[in-house]
Amino acid sequence: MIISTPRRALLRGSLSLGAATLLSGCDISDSDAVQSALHAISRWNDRVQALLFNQHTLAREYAASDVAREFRYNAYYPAQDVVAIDPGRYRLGLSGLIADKQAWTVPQLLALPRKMQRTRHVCVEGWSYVGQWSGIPLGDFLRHVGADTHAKYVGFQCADGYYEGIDMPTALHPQTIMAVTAGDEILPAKFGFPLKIRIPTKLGFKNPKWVTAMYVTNTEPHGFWSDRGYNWFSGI
Ligand SMILES: Nc1nc2c(c(=O)[nH]1)N[C@H]1C(S)=C(S)[C@@H](COP(=O)(O)O)O[C@H]1N2
Ligand SMILES: [Mo]
Repeated sequence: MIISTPRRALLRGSLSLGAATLLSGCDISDSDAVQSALHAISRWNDRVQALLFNQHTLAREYAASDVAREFRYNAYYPAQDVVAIDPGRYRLGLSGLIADKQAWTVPQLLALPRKMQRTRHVCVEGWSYVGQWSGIPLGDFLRHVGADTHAKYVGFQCADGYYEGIDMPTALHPQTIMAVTAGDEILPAKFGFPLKIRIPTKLGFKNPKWVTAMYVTNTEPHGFWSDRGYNWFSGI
């Protein structure tokens, strides 16, 4: 019953795909009808993934010997263009459905209790590595600052203009952490100093680095790559 609306959306999508094929012969890839059909299918995919997501199913954790010696850098620009964040001036801003919106400094973030994970980071470009990160579980932090954990989403903004958002079940998942270390050290500049949201149940692009603001909302937050055609939920 719950699946009936998305299924209708999929059928609508298939019909427009067929109509587009008739109209334009074989070259259908650019047509608006195909784009909107594919978009409808991707939205349907989001909803099914959200339904299937189990907050208690854990991503695989690895042994210390599996951790890559060098983590792989990625962003929408090369590593030499990374702008190091000045720890003295940095603040993590909080907004939206959060009771205590006081901003957080680097020393305050580093003083929070940490949970360590060795998990696989998977990028849509077709590569992955096992990394080790530690930081406070995002759910613990959200409860600590009095966030409305019955709201639907948590959004993030980053120092480089990147932005992302996740649904609340993912935010409260025990392996979703506010990572402040990578390997055995404080997060290096290129891996997100001072804060990377590490989400092993999501593709790499849904793991924002250099996070400067977090907000809790009932409106689905935009994501840098989902605004450019990638699937919003992007679970792995
Ligand atoms: N702020 C910000 N976060 C980002 C990105 C980015 O361009 N800017 N790229 C994403 C992508 S596509 C990947 S694969 C991972 C790479 O993280 P890593 O460099 O720590 O391996 O960061 C993600 N988070
Ligand atoms: Mo990525």
